[in-house]
Amino acid sequence: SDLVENVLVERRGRVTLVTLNRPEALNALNLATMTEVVAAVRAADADPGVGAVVLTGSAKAFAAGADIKEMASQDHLQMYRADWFRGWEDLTRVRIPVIAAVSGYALGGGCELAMMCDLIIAAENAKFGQPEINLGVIPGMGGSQRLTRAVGKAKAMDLVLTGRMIDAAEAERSGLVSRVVPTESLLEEALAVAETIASKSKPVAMMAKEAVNTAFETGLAQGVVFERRLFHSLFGTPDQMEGMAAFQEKRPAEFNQG
Ligand code: CO8
Repeated sequence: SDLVENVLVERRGRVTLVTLNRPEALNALNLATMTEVVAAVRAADADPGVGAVVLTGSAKAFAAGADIKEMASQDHLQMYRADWFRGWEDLTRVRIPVIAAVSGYALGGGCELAMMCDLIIAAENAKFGQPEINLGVIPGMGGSQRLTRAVGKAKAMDLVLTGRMIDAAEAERSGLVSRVVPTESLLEEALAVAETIASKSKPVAMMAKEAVNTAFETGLAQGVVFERRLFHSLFGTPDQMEGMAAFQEKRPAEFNQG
């Protein structure tokens, strides 16, 4: 395991595990952490031997938000010139599937970071919220947009305007998280889901992710055509031939992991 300053990066089989590692600040997301997380996930994206990423925090906090201490003294022009938080968008441009494994607090930027991932697996003790309004600001890493798309206007307005936290059960009911698992087995479960994804053809998983993401960015008619064209393109890949041959030969498929 390589210890970078704020993030631990480990290889677990075909999965890269990225662990936020600022326990003294409940994994508050400062700019250095952003740079390290993005670098680790981009490296996994580029590595043909890695098929999925798990991003996690500690038992107490996935991340308690953007680093308030780092932001507090900035003025408008400094925020604007730095385009503060822009760097996190690079995480949404990777094509490898990224799973957020959330235990404890996922607040503000922490909730927004989880929502930048492709799916969220929550421990029973997880708490999600967008408490920025209590600090005299609003979500700044995509929360007002991604939360609204994930859970709809009713819940998004409730969370963004009151700053209240929701527990894992409410997050699952609302459609924010994919699964809720016992707190003590969070990492094991998330790594198992990641390994399942990593056992598929990586390019096919990348296209599947791209297709689902297109649903958020285009209209239905355009999205359906985009999906169909991706589908057609897969008939130029060895993994389509292997997958369909394996089915007919009643054996497990062996995908080219490249
Ligand atoms: N930033 C910096 N430090 C933090 C943060 C944070 N977001 N959260 C916790 N910490 C630090 C605490 O200051 C404390 O440090 P110290 O020991 O030096 O005082 C340490 O972590 C432990 O925290 P607590 O003692 O508070 O732990 P508790 O268990 O008592 O409470 C809570 C846990 C409830 C999670 C509490 O820490 C809390 O409310 N944290 C802040 C949550 C929050 O408001 N998050 C949103 C931040 S803003 C954001 O993410 C988006 C900003 C968008 C702004 C747009 C600008 C462009």
